[in-house]
Amino acid sequence: MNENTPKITRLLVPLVLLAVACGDSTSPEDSANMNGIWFGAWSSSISSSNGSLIANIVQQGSSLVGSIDLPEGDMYGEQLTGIVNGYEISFGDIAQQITFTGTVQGDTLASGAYEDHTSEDSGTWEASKNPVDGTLTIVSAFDSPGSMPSGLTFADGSFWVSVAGSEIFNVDTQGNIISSFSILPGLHASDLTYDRMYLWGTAHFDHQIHEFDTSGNVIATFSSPGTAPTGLAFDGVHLWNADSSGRIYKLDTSGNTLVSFVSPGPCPNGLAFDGAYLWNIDIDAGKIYKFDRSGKTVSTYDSPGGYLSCGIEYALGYLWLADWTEAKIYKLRIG
Ligand SMILES: [Ca+2]
Repeated sequence: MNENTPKITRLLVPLVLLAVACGDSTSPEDSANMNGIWFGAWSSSISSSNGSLIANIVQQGSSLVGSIDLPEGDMYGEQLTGIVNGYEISFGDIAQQITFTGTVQGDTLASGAYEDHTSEDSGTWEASKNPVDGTLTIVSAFDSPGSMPSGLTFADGSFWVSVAGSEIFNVDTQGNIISSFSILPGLHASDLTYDRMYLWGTAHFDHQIHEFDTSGNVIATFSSPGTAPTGLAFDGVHLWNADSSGRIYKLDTSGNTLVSFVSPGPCPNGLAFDGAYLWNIDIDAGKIYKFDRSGKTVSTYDSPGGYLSCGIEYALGYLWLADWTEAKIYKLRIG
């Protein structure tokens, strides 16, 4: 699966779509229900390539039929067939070269491995039915180390919280202060992220993004791609920056924009990355959006902290939310 894969036009596609529209959709007891449109992402274990997938699946007993798009592989409307055995699934043979195997959880999440026999590529994939309204439940909360917390990130077992206009605090998962430093004049870190070595913060009013060490020494600075940088997240390779003008940017760590797309909501703020998906809190909509790295929204949640919650982070299996108005950090269970 790579950009050089030839596009294959399939005469069978109209027949498959007809089957999708007219199929008798049933799933046996004690089996996953795969019926629906699935959005997800794949990532090669062989190379650095990755991309998105969209599959329209109809389940008939233990059989699966449908179609799949793999845009980064230049494959659209490819026929898929497969089987469900309990909660184990397999389907292929996409363009006669790619097979997927995996496990379904709760009828809405699926993940597993793929093999591309033609390019000898293999890797992992994850998908969920879209769109679904999810729920976020407050498990616990601790006081912010200062008033008006705006940014949040998790680094090596503890949190960093940016507090508007003054300082950045390092706190443990109970909220106890470990250390702090004053931020640069004008930094006003709207959100923070951590690249496994250094912290990054958005200078909202200066339209800049700063990289700094955990003592506050600035390592690098570059201009933000938009005029109102807010959210920041790091996916292991790239930075992601939300701009409250309504766009999400994928950046390299030198500040070059690689990709950008319209944000899920009108006023995106804090960003987080959970290992597969991005999370963005929108302070106009009062919503939290989970979306893939092509910009496809997977789930939508009401923000339990209210409209002015800003910082967001995924850590330890939970979503964490810095609530500006309440000066609280909430621990949220994703349901
Ligand atoms: Ca963040």
